[in-house]
Amino acid sequence: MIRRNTAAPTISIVVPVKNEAANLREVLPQLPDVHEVILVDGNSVDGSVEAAREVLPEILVVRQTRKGKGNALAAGFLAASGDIIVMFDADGSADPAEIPAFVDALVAGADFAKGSRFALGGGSEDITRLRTAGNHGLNLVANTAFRTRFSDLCYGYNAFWRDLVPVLDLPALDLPAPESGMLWGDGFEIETVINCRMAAAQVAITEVGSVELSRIHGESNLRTFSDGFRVLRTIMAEFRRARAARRRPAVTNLSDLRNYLHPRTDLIEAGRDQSLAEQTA
Ligand SMILES: Nc1nc2c(ncn2[C@@H]2O[C@H](COP(=O)(O)OP(=O)(O)OP(=O)(O)O)[C@@H](O)[C@H]2O)c(=O)[nH]1
Ligand SMILES: [Mg+2]
Repeated sequence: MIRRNTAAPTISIVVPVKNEAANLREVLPQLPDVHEVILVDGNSVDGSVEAAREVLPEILVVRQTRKGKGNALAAGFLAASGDIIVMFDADGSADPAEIPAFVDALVAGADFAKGSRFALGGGSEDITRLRTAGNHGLNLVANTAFRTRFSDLCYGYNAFWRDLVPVLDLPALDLPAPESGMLWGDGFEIETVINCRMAAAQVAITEVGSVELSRIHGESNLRTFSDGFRVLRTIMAEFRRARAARRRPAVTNLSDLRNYLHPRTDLIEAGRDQSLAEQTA
């Protein structure tokens, strides 16, 4: 059992980024002073990484290994070295001022602090009534399957103790991308996958009221019906996975422990100043 540093936990903010240069310029300067901010780049072609380094020179940059937000988060989680990981979207939809509330919930005893637009203090600038109704239906399905009380299954602003990364069992970074499509967990299903796996592991979940802001720049990629069905498929797949896992004996994976003790700093790209120093050395 790992003893948690509840007295003064260090915080890693993991930011998946795909073409968010304009948003990063506004959002990154608002982040609190933490142990590290890790930007995981998904082959951005709009100068996102350069923009991030300009406004936050100490930012750490990780390149994801395949496609998708899920693969980006998996890489960021393994590179992180803080006690707590905060999942933070780059598009301006997550309010940096809420980070202390997530940390407080974890320090108070939660394993997983789950942001919710429908908990006390939560809200949304841009959710439609149809999406709200769909979200409630999906919560009901997930809560029945996992005996949980999620009020906002489809929301990606969360935080958790880093020792729980193995519980998520996300696809290994060095697996090849399949020729058709993506590995399960690499795509946008990641948010639901994380919620379901935390629930299946029966960790202590506390909801944190969170106000979803509108994306600052860029168009939304949301498609109400197909996204809804994807979440439903994800809940069902994760329910089957959890049921199968209950029939297998639990084993302690030594490589998980090793990674916890030695974060994958090799994934972090040399910073601008550092690579310049190496060139001139
Ligand atoms: N590294 C990486 N980041 C991604 C990828 N896809 C999305 N992201 C980032 O993940 C975060 C959430 O993605 P969004 O496109 O905002 O998804 P959303 O919030 O469901 O939809 P809208 O904000 O309404 O467009 C943003 O910071 C994106 O830049 C990807 O394939 N790789
Ligand atoms: Mg968004």
